[in-house]
Amino acid sequence: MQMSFRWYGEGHDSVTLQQIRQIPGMEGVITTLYDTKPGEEWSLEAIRKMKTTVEAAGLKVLGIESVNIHDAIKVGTPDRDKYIQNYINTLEKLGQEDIHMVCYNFMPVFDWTRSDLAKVRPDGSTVLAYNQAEIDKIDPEKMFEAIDSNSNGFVMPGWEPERLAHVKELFEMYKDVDEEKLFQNLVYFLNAIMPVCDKYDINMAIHIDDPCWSVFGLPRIIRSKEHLLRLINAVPNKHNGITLCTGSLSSDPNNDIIDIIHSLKGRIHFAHIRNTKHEAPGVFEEAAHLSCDGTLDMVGIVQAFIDIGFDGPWRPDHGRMIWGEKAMPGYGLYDRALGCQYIQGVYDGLMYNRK
Ligand code: DNO
Repeated sequence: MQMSFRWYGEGHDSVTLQQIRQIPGMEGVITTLYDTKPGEEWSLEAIRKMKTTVEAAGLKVLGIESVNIHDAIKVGTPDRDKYIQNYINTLEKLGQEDIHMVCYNFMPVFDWTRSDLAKVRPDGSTVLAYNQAEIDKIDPEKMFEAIDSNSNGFVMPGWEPERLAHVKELFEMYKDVDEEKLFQNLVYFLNAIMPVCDKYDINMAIHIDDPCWSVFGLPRIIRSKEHLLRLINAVPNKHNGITLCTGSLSSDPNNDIIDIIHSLKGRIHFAHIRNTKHEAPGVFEEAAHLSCDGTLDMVGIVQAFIDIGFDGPWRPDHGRMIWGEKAMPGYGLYDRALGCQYIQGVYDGLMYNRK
């Protein structure tokens, strides 16, 4: 496994590369060109600049999270091929720059969704939380404002203001898109990009839908073992793989994460390690990474990754906001660094026992 840390790029992140480098065991970052819009072709110069900056800090670019997918591709509109071609061109340039993992998602309109970005826990830390009853009270057109006004002044990933200014039109675009159509559009997209992925050995890693059910009536198709296996089998190319996000999968307690890790052996290209605490169906909050703070068996999860011989990048996912840090919700330095140390401690302990 390669330990990594999500970094949004200079000017977009409160955490510096120098701080990331000082986290013991850290090999590299997972980053993006945060200024780009979904559907836009990335420039080689900008990719090179980002890579040079990261490498000058003594770290590697272990992958991109995300190259976002334009809604035309998800909806399957007549102009989708133009945006797919832009995506292929971007992959070509990433491949030329020796970048071999791209995380993306195929969630309509909204990326991950939460009802609270700063729920106060008994110890005074704050976390992202979800309560379906709260979401049901929100007009989808107001959802962007709800997220944006609570994000400490940061643009949250997947919640681009320019795109979500047109949320009404976006919902309109998806009105005839059901789960099957969305799935077929995903397969069409993947088949189109596989040749460039083969050429440069780029692993595509689709992110789990978060939460794992339909929100605001929009279809969601990457939310269970069955969905994941269907996708993997529909495009049987090793470059078509997944981002195993423990936190997102755990939103639905029916998902047996350890079994899913075993079932997806060879096709997990990236892992997000995070713990959540379940209150009731449709009600959960994010927790510190260690097992006893949440509902997940984090030791069993790390063991499963060892068992399948996972050797890709993994990273601590959302952390709590602690020690007065002001950062993008979920993406402060302190608790993710603690999470990283916990994951590595578990890993080292399990490996030691194997000797
Ligand atoms: C949220 C993230 C997601 C993820 C995308 C991948 O914090 O896990 O925004 O990066 O869904 O495209």
